[in-house]
Amino acid sequence: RPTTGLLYPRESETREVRSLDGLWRFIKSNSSDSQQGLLEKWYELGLEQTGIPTMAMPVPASYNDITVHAALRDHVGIVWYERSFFPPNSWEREQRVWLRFGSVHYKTEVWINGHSALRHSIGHLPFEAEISKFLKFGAENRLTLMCDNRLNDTTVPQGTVVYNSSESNNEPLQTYTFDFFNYAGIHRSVHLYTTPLVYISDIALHTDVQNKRGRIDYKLMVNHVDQTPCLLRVRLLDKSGQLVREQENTNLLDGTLVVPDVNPWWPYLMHEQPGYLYNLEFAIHAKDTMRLLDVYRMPVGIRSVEWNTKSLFINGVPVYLRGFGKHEDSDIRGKGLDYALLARDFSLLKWVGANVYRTSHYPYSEESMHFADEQGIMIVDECSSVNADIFGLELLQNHMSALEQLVHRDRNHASVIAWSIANEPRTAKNASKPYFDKLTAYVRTIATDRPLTAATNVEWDKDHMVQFLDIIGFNRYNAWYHNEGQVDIIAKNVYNEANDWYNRFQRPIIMFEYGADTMEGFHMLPAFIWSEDYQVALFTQHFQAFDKLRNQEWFIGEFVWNFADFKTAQKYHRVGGNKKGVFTRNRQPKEAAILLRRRYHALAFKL
Ligand code: GCB
Repeated sequence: RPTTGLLYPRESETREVRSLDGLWRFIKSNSSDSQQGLLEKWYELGLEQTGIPTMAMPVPASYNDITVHAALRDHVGIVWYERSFFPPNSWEREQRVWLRFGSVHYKTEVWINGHSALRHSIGHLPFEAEISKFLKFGAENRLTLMCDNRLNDTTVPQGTVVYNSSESNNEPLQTYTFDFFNYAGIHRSVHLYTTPLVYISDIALHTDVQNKRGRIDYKLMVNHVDQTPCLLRVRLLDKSGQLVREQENTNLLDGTLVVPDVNPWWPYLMHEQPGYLYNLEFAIHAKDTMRLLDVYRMPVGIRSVEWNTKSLFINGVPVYLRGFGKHEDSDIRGKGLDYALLARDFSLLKWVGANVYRTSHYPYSEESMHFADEQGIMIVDECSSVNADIFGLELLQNHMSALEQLVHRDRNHASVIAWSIANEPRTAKNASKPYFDKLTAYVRTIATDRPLTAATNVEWDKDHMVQFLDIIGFNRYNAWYHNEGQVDIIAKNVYNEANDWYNRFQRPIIMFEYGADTMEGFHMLPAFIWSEDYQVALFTQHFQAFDKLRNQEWFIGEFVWNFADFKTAQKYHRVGGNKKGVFTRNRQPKEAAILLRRRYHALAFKL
């Protein structure tokens, strides 16, 4: 089901934006009686009237690690959030008021003053609704949100809720096979914003660069209720605010801007000015009076992405990807948006000389996508399908929806160079073949201007998915999950496996994951697993394979697993979480970071 209206909320002379971030009232439902809040209609009652003590919960943040209570960290089921807000009287006339969530994990329903206003499933994606009709202007209003973190066979990703059989404990337990903590709550910012009655509801851009000529094709959706004759004025400004191009268009729907002598968007270290962004302005005027009805401005990088059976090209130049798999994860906040962390991560990415990361294993915040555009960091944009196992029709529909919402949200970002449709689905199973056939056929109807990829860990002669992809990515833990301790087998295995994939499928090949868990500060010579020395030795062997592979043009990239340590479910082989980070969870370097930095810079400058 296609969604609309995923434009990022931006202020302009016709639009106001107000943040609802801060401390909200919060109640954790009793896990074994999740329905209590719904049955007692807490959204009408107000959380303070329930007789259950509320706590102050920060938004945005995962709720799990805010307190010292295991019951909240490991909660399975529903939680309730609530706050009040005050829409000014000036918003009552000639306006629409919208409520927008950057993401809530996993399933949610929202009420305004007791009226159901909004429902959404699948975390990591924005959703919104016009709420004007529920509001009391110039008065206090109540916003209530119910969030359910349970995963099952049809959610993306899948999980299973099991019940402990012992009588003393009938608490449900969420199990899942993916390797990161199932954090939940209001993970990203909440905004109230206004648009005029006639407003731009959606924009799709496609850019291209050929022989120094840039081109922006735009498609607009205008909510044009009363059919007032309108005129669209499009202006393109450069970074210093100089007008580059201007166009008047009576067709409100689409058009093209040609930019001679364009300053293209380039990846980091491919140009002295990476991440160049223009400012694109769409303004709608009433045709008779020329009164301004709505204006929306957005940054735009102008670049081309092309691919063939061997290479990926940005602005006609083949790129070699020096990257990471990452996570949105930090101490206390969990998956909650944090600008300080974001700024630090981009600083480290540049310090280490990376030019790309994969949003493993779900869409990252819109704010991070803006950072990536600005800094010239390329993004392999992954949807939230990880370890898919039971390939049913309902899962397929939800997976399609997850991809539709992702493409819709991120298609205007210059940084996005590929869509990753899944991580490590169980594609040795026969049922995965028709599933991925249908899934990729669908994605190709909505996303034509970037290649499709995915990360597989199945062997090349058993996999049923990669035949449907444009770029093949494999994850392999040589000398870790296979042959642990034996670093000397790595170079040969990696080289052979990449060749096997290419020889069988004739597509560009990426190694999307390799790595070793590493305790910061733990040293052992000769190198022994879990030591910093072992991570260095394991990387060194991979680099030998990559250097040999780079003589073939079809080997187009190497991604370390992982950028930083991150939290997982409790497992005996996880010490406080997964420690395969090159940086600690607190974003300080391990020894391998220094080695990687030397390599990524040498690759960038072809030393
Ligand atoms: C993988 C997964 C990733 C895990 C990693 C590991 O193959 O894609 O999510 O974290 O292995 O360290 O086990």
